Amino acid sequence: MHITLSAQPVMPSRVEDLQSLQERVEELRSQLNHHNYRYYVLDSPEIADAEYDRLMQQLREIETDHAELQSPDSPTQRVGAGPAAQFAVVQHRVPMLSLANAFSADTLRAWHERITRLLGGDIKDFAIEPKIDGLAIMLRYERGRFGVGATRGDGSQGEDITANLRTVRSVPLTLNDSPPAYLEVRGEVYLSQAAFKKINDERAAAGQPLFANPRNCAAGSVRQLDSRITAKRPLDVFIYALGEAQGWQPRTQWEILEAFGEWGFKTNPNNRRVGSIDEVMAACAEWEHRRESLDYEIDGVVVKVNDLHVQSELGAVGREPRWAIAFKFPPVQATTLLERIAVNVGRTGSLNPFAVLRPVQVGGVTISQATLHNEDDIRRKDIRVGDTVLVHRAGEVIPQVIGPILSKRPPDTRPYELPTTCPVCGSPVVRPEGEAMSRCTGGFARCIAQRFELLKHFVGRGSMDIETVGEKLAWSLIEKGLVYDPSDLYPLTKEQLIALERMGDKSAQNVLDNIEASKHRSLTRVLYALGIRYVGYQTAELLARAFGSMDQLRQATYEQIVAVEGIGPKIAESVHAWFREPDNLRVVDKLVAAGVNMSEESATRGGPLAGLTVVVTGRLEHQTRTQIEQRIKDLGGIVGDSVSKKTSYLIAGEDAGSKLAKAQKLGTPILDEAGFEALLEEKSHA
Ligand code: 0OW
Repeated sequence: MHITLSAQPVMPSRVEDLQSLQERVEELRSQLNHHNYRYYVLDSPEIADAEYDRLMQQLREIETDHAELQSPDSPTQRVGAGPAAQFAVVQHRVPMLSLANAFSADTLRAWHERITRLLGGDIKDFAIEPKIDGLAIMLRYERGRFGVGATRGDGSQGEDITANLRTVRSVPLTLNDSPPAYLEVRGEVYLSQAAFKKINDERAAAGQPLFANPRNCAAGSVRQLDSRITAKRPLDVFIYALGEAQGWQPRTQWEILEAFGEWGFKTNPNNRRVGSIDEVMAACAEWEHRRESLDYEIDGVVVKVNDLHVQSELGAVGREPRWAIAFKFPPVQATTLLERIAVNVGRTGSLNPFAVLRPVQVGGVTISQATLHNEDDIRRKDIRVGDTVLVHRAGEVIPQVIGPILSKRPPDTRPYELPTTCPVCGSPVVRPEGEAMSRCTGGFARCIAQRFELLKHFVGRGSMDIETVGEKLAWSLIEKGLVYDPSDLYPLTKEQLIALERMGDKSAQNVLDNIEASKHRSLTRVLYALGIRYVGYQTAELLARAFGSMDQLRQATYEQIVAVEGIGPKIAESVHAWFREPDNLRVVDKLVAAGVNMSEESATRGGPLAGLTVVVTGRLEHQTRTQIEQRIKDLGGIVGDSVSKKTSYLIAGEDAGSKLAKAQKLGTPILDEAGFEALLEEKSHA
């Protein structure tokens, strides 16, 4: 099967006049802005990333060769420019208002009663907007082109951060449809939880101080003097208020939000319109619980009178509109005393320090423990026993210690030192070169903590899901020596269980039934339950689908394991080594003897591509890379990420690079998309 490489894009010849080049540039810009909008504002791309990059590259080349065609609102300018000396000041033609706060339902109800009194009649129409916890900004557009962006500042004037806001992908550089000739909108720049965690992890790895929360990180990122730094931070924006518009008289806040959406602004899909104060109260209570399901932090709900005429009747008191209020959730940060730092020994022997706190209310929940990550983190933040610490409870369940309040540090504190011997079994503690965690050297045989942690992992929900074996029962099974490794669960008798305290006949039978039922879990779960280092659930799933049974996997060579798409050298080494440890093989044999399921009868075993390793390269015309790779897996194939002797087929799209060359050298069969479809036809009717 031969492929025909598409002709390289034809660059305009010298004679081509500038006019058609200008048209080409405008065509590319409008395509790129459209695809940028699809990806970053609607989160639903129409083309593959490689196609987007190709268009961008073409535009960059033309702009580089023809400086006279360059423009600040070209999508090529989103990568940011060099550092500015300082921020210019921007005067807000219409002041940017702030918001009064309501910290309780009663205050919210009082707000409603006051405006009802002022208006002499009830209000039946509100806009409810989750209150994004970011940095308030404004964006100015003239004839549909982004011109100036600024911080809110003191409401009258802010800092000119146009260059930085240009790099925020969800800020449109040009607007769709026919927006007002002059338009100024307001919104919030923010960072998603995931983006914030990624930035802080990179800073921790680089030994830099961490940002306390996504808000500080977003504010710091969008107020960078060097917009190339801003461009590296995946900032996002929600637009939620009108500043000024020439020739446009909307009647309600809701109409404003809908028009923003049509013009290409990103508005919050969770905004709601409700018809009574009772529904407002219900929405506020709902968001207080749902906030943790959002991938960005909200610190409350903004309630707005929807009708703009009523808004102007109510007016503002100073900077605070009477017609809007922020219902604030209880704070997610608090300070308390760090009483001591305890150490938990993990199932791989890692020593995990955690903070034992004087109990404190955070976000409506009392907490007495918080995570401390690792020894380096404690040292970098210089957290000491006896400190008053700032604690942050965000989306994830385990609160974390942000850092000490140095002004409250008592005189006799000392920098924290991790114990040199395991607090559970007394074995020496070592810190392997280049690893973030210190480890107990006692191993499974000597350290009861490691046996306990592994058993907890084995019975956990994502593993064998033996829910009647909770922490207390797991601990007593280990402590009494009834269970050494998790496979000892299966021979347990009711008499042994009843002999344990707080174990009656009925609950003992429940435990046995649960253990019995766990024999039928998928191979993926069994693999994950074994607790092999670096083998999380996704990796376990890849291994189960690639090898189909425990037997196949335990006999697999390192090369066969590392050839599986998504399995890198570190994981392959850990898995291969694990199956060469006699103690581990004994556990597997005991599980087999107990009748635990050891094969993955998944639908795709034996599919038309079973046993074949397929590599994909280049830009595809009819589907994205992810789509074709998922199809290969669904048909029982293995997706390889590099061409080798074991590669059965290479699917080469346009602009295929080094993988195509290697396949040609190795003689690997090469298919284009049509060829791949023909292969599937052939295989499916074999
Ligand atoms: N943070 C927000 C938000 C919002 C205000 C703007 C003018 C009068 C009402 O999600 N959804 N809606 C408004 O409307 N303000 C918000 O945040 C404010 C802006 C300034 C201080 C708060 O962050």
